[in-house]
Amino acid sequence: MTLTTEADRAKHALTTMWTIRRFEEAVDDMFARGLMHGTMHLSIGQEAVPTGACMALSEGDYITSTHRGHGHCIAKGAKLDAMMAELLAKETGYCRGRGGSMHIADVATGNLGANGIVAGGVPIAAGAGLAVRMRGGSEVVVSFFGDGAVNEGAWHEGVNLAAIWDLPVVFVCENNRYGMSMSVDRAFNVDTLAERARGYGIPGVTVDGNDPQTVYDAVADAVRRARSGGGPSFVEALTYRWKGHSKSDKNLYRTREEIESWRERDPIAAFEAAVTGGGATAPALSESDVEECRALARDRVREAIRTANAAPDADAATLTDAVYAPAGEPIAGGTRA
Ligand SMILES: Cc1ncc(C[n+]2csc(CCOP(=O)(O)OP(=O)(O)O)c2C)c(N)n1
Repeated sequence: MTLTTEADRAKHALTTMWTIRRFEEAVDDMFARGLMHGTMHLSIGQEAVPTGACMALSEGDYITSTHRGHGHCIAKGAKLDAMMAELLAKETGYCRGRGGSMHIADVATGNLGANGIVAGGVPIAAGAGLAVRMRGGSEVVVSFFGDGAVNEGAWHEGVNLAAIWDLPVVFVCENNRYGMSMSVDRAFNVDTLAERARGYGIPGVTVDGNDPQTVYDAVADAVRRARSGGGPSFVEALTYRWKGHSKSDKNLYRTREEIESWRERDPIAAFEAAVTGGGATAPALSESDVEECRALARDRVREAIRTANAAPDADAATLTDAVYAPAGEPIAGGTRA
């Protein structure tokens, strides 16, 4: 399947990437204006990875996400108003406004959850893959994680279990070159992170993570392999986050020039050029099609903000309702009867 020459696919990919971008620009702005609290991690600049990867999945397939998970959620089909409501601490949010950005899960679309624990989604993906195998199902699990996760113990345990049991899992590393302020050059003694896969006896490839077509091709191959019983694979997608790690990042560990050089490789601008005839193949979309995709993304995000703002605030009096604590134990805000 080519995303750049098939009009419907091209529109889907472009609208998804713009929706992720507009959603994150909107929440970045609301955070700066004091309308959102806590923290959040933005994936602006990385939109091609979740977009290309999720287009390689079928209905019923699963993903596990990360602390930088808005793009994964959106690409897997989450409801924007429930995501926005969660970030605005509204009752209509995915976790009734109690979890925020790092706790969004949407089981209805196969999204097994964002995760505040680096590499925390990797063993969950292996577990979901095992469940699929035990049920005799044909679903595949994509596990998203960053480069920093690849040095976590949980990552090695999860990948090893998936490998020895031939589980239907595709491990997708969003290598954006930094785990907080730690660069991959300082944290790894291998040229590509895909080399790590070989240590577990599974295939690993490194691809351009700023091109949704390239990500799609690599993940689609891995999905085919997993679905047909061939076991897990590892896809390293090279990309970059334009914004700081989270809200307190002063970007002291990287140069302005480096950030600028990656902004010039904007995955959305490059895809727009490709689909309107920048490449050798026939253009899939006209300029007005592109404009339509942009407008659709903008309108969806505006509508999500409107709907979420109109929803009731999460009620502090019910804050501990879904918290389990043995009877009589002291809990925050009082004693459970
Ligand atoms: C187990 C664990 N260790 C440390 C942290 C603190 N922490 C949060 S995000 C992060 C960096 C993760 O980097 P990476 O996996 O490359 O993802 P990215 O932030 O670049 O998307 C760290 C160290 C954590 N949340 N969990």
